[in-house]
Amino acid sequence: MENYPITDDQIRFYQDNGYIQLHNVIAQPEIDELRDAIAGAVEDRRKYNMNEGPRVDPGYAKVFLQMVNLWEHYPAIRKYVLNPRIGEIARKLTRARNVRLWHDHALIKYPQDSKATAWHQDWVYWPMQKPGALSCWMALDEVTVQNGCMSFIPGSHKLGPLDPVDLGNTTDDGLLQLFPADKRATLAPVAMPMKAGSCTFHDGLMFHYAGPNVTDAPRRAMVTIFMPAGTTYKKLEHLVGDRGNLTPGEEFHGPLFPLVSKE
Ligand SMILES: O=C(O)CCC(=O)C(=O)O
Repeated sequence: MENYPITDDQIRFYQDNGYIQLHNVIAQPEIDELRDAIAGAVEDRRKYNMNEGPRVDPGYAKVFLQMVNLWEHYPAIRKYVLNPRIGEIARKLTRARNVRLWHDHALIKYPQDSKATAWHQDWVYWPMQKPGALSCWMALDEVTVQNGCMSFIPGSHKLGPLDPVDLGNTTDDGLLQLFPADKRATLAPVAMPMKAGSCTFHDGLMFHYAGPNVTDAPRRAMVTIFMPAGTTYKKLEHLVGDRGNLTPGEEFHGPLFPLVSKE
């Protein structure tokens, strides 16, 4: 796959606002491959009863079904995740020399009795000493406000980290309530509807949200999280487990955190 063109203006936009939306990043055959592989992963989970972590929390289960590190098990997902096309966008947006994979996850927001993904920042859940890592949220269905597209608050990545919230058990605006009232008034969310094959990238400190899915069909997204090479580990319990035997302060490295794009 050829590189997706990224302009200097887009890099500046990402740096200033903490997110960017990019259209038609992958084409229909790849969307279909990813959808099939994710359906296979859902089937495997059912077959082998692979319930993990917070997914057994009924509150969290209504937010989405989350399956992590699928790249290690499903060749079509591996091909997508390790393809430098997506990693290269992450490298350019962050102005990093190289980027590594932190982890992937498929996020399926099922219809009916669906809960919003409450406002939160990702970095506060990640075992990293410094911010800089970012997510690519790839839509595998057309996403709208009705089925739970992402929303961002432009520039909020510059506000710094707030306390993590319990995503399964918080009010939708739980995190925003932590802001002093005068600051809250200046927060202006923007929704990110888009077609399948388009995506957003967001900084780990970006405040983001996705509403409940009130349609009749699942909303499927494939998310890949990249970190600038040189990112160092801090001890923090995380859903993917304590991988790679790293000691605090050590650089993420090795086959569990592959380099996906290099200068
Ligand atoms: O897909 C969602 O509902 C939320 C995704 C999210 O929070 C993320 O990718 O960081």
